[in-house]
Amino acid sequence: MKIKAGKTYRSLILSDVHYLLDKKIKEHSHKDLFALLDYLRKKEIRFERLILAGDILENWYFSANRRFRHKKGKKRFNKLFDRLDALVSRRGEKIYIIGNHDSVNYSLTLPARIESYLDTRGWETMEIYEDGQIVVAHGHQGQYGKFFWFLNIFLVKIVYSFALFFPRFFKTAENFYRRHFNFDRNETPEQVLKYYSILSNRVKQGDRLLVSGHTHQFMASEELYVINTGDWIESRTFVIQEGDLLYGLSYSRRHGIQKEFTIQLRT
Ligand SMILES: [Mn+2]
Repeated sequence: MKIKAGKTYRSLILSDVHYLLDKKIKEHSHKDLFALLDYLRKKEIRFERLILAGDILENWYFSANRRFRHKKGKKRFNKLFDRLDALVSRRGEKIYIIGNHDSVNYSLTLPARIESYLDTRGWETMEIYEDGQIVVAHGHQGQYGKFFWFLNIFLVKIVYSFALFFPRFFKTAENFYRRHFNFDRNETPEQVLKYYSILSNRVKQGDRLLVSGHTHQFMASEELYVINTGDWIESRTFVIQEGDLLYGLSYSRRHGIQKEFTIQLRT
């Protein structure tokens, strides 16, 4: 897909940045994300609505709130949100969907300072965004009971703290987790079907397109009528809507923007 300079598109949707993660401990692609956002800005491409589909911040491994309070922390937030804000057209919508890693609260609230930071910048925070054609949710819905929610946060905080001293420990722990307790990734077609059926029910998809993130597995299915926006850890992917077409795109500094799939809205 050739993105046209100077054009205003309907939507930009992306998720799972896990911003503030330390590269020494966990590899990520935040530099590529910045490069993409800078590229779009330079080409004067704008969006009527920008939807962040959850896990934009990392707030489980460490406290995003504590980082925000430091002077440098606010600067880091600006580094991301200045770039995002620049892409929204005048009177455009800015939607911040709260994912599990954005919040340590089971009721999915953001730390007060971060909430008010986003509010000042005109971002609306919510758990589910919907209109007559699409439903966007992060996608962890239906995966965690209260007990596992808190146990998970508790464990990953310990792992991450330990990894501050022994960075390689993080990867070992993560691999162990994936082998034995993996419930946030889909490996088989049956798992994909089950995962999106549960999610579809939870968010009352109906005959609308369901857009989510969370699994970090970039994909689209005509049959299930779903899109997963992938992540900015490994896949470097995002979705652009133009009229009734949604394009799944990937980005790398080497190859630029590449089209991976197209889904047409059933109106
Ligand atoms: Mn998630």
